[in-house]
Amino acid sequence: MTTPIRSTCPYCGVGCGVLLTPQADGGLKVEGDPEHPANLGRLCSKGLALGDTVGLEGRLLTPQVDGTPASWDKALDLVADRFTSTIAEHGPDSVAFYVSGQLLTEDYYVANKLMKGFMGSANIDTNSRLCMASTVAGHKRAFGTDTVPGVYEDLEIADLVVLVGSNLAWCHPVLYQRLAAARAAHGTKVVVVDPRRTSSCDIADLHLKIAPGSDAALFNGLLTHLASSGEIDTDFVSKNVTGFDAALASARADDPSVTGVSDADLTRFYEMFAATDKVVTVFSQGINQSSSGTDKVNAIINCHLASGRIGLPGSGPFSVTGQPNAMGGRETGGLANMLAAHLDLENAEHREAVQTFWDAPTIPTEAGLKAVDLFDAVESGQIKALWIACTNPVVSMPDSDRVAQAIAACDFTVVSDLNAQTDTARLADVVLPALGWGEKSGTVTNSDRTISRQRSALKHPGQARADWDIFADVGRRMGWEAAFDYQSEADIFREHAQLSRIAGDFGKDFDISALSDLSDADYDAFAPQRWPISDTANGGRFFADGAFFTPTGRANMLPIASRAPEAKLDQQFPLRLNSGRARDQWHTMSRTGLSAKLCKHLAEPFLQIHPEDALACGVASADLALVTGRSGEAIFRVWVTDDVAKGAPFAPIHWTGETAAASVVARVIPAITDPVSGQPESKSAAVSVTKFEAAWYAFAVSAIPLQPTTPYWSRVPVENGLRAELAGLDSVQDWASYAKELFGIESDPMMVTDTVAGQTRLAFYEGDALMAALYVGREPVAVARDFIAAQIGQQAQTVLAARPGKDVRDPGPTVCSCMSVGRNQILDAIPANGTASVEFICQSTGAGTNCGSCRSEIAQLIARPRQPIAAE
Ligand SMILES: Nc1nc2c(c(=O)[nH]1)N[C@H]1C(S)=C(S)[C@@H](COP(=O)(O)OP(=O)(O)OC[C@H]3O[C@@H](n4cnc5c(=O)[nH]c(N)nc54)[C@H](O)[C@@H]3O)O[C@H]1N2
Ligand SMILES: Nc1nc2c(c(=O)[nH]1)N[C@H]1C(S)=C(S)[C@@H](COP(=O)(O)OP(=O)(O)OC[C@H]3O[C@@H](n4cnc5c(=O)[nH]c(N)nc54)[C@H](O)[C@@H]3O)O[C@H]1N2
Ligand code: SF4
Ligand SMILES: [Mo]
Repeated sequence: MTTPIRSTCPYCGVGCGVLLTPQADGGLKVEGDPEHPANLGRLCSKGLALGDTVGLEGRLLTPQVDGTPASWDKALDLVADRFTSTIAEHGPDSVAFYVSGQLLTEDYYVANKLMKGFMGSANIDTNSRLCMASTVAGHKRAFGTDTVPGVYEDLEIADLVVLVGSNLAWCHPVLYQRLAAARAAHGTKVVVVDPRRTSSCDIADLHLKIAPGSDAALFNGLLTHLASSGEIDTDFVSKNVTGFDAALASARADDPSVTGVSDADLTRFYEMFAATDKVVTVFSQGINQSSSGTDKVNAIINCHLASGRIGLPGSGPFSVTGQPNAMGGRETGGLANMLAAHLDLENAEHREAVQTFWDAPTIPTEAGLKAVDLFDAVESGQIKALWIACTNPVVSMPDSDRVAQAIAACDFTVVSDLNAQTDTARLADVVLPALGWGEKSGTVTNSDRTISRQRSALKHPGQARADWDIFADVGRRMGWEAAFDYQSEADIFREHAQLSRIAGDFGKDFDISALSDLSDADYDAFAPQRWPISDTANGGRFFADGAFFTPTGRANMLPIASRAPEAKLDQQFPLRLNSGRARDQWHTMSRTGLSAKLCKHLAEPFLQIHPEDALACGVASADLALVTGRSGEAIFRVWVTDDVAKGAPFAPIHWTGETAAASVVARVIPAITDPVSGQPESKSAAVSVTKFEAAWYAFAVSAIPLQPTTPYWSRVPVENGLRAELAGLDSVQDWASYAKELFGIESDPMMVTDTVAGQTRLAFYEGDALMAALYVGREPVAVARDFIAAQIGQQAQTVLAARPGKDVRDPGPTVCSCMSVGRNQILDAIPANGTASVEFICQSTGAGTNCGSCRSEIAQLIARPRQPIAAE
């Protein structure tokens, strides 16, 4: 038996260890690594389905220049020439890199060094600006540096865990599983602060359905309560904190009633916090993606500093990072306002030290352009050469249509990606094929500062190359041979570790200098280790005894005045659109969208909307909704639910121009940013919702790829093909001809008209095997979608009945991806006498018995079995 290769999951910041065993057929077996400290063998549904996502479907295998295959020499000479000539003609600030928290530390290190030390501009920013920038800024304001004080075990040791703007159950599932297990073992109390009822609420003792954006007022209220109830740690504050009085005065002047939470619930939360020594406050995008994100972060940290609940086992503020290497990007200085190794761009001594270490010709003295400003500068023509790596800004940046136009109009754009067909890559002059997860090799740092290896387990496809190797090659072609003469990832990692010694000498937190001389073999064998890793420090918590990284060694409490979201509501745009993540999809679905298993869960772009809003907007469940904002519009399937608050609908971020016609949520998000961090307010757009008045609706399944052209469509893969939703504005006379063109099939279909259901149904067969089917109606079509999708390629003569025969039950939309258990199967297993427990349902159906990611949804089905869901 071959020994599995140890690596790390490419998705969320939990950073689970995986064991990879390449299979004879080119596939990959993926299991949880029992020895990795982040997950101890656990994985979530996404991690478990990684093996489904390593095929070469859609992969770019050679460089492309102007849409035609080119050699690496030709492509990289062109990149080097264009960046060189642009800098010569227009100065270093006319070029920019826009990179990603999914790059490895080694990639990030080289990109940052090339831009800041050699091209001479600080115009390198990253999708972390859309993700963690407010936390970075809040940490720096409070602690003097960007330090996450705690460790994962704190969530297990704590007696109270507060999840603020974090849907941990879906977005950091293994950490959620660890918390749920700790709660089962010793009764950890859990409070969720979120305008939406999420799956994370299933283990909550209290859910504060807070008004969007009002978190700072909530935590100001908490600080006031801590002061009035004698819960200030005066000893810790007098020794280690500045700004207490001003922060408390501001807090007292604030009004927690703007949260919309009842006085009774506010008091309950405040008393729980005050009465518990071991409190961890976990926060994420509900905090960061806000025009007051940095203030919200500091309002949270203020409470922990004032009560001395920081750096101790089981207590502290805890930012959970989104991307697998969000932390590594921060450590290498990959943001426009950072230098490297947590050193400061504004500090002349730091700059000089880094310049000397790099033996660099130059180093910028001022911060570069942050993401939103950077794309504005592309639009205005200031940036004339742009290199985008490992991110898809046309889908993820706010006001995304404008970003697309700016990129298309830019003099010279390079995109490094796995695929040529992304909404961003399609607009580039040069597209470079990068190695992806499973192929590439290097290190990542997870949310609790643990550095782990990603290791290569698969053959390098086509001519794809590692991102660091591509950046370094361009550096050499631009004339900096010695500085970019790396032979391996290990070379780069050693240099990064050496540079961190300088940071350590300047009294910075990020110090991994003990790894400076790691041999190649040690790097290959490197086991997960939490930083700092130096002669004097080893991987523990920060700040229990103060020792903050400010010039005085004291932490700063900041005076915070809460502010409402910036996007103003009015008669035209009366609703506040929230956006975020679904359990089984990752960002733009570039990887998870390849797994039929994962695509069964929430298979269509949806809009969760409160029943009263739905009524007021004239939409009902299964209708299509046109969501219009000041910057654009998008279409989603309506899901009426009181999980969302009145006035605050929610849509997922995952759909792109590749997977749907018009469901990119970023189109309606305005480019409003936090004034300190520059992070966009992605969670609070002002929108209107109206019914998308289609002349017809359809559901299709097909064994053959298809490219609809209707104003609304969305598609996902299923085991033997794909399933799609369509809607059209123009009435169709001849459905048989329409279907033949849609599916690209010449033979005639079998066709029935169901006048009762008001549907026309068509099916195409090759021999006895079903090739494609289309179900059309004037209203959204109600058919057993999962049953029909499972019939592709089968002898399915009864498929036009649109539902299973009497003896076969449609499993319904998938709830449990691992064990393939559908909603109807779970509903069937719920006894009528109200005695069902999650455990009982799991045992009787098999659902939730593998990774457990769906257990919270099973609990929801037991609690509220008739909740309608989209696309049924
Ligand atoms: N399944 C899955 N997991 C992922 C990802 C993914 O794409 N899919 N992406 C990863 C990445 S990069 C990130 S950054 C993380 C994000 O992880 P999370 O931050 O947990 O995810 P989101 O769904 O973006 O937002 C969290 C919650 O914030 C709430 N919210 C909105 N506005 C407010 C507000 O004003 N106040 C409060 N308190 N809450 C608010 C939303 O209702 C939502 O439930 O997830 C990571 N994990
Ligand atoms: N409205 C709204 N907008 C949001 C958010 C939100 O909550 N609401 N969340 C924001 C957040 S937190 C984030 S993190 C962003 C995420 O948004 P993006 O970063 O734009 O999304 P991804 O799909 O992760 O894009 C990664 C791209 O890199 C490619 N890729 C994968 N691996 C590699 C590799 O190794 N090398 C290279 N060169 N390419 C690779 C993939 O094919 C894919 O095209 O979205 C942000 N935008
Ligand atoms: S929790 Fe899931 S997505 Fe996140 S790292 Fe672990 S297996 Fe991957
Ligand atoms: Mo993120």
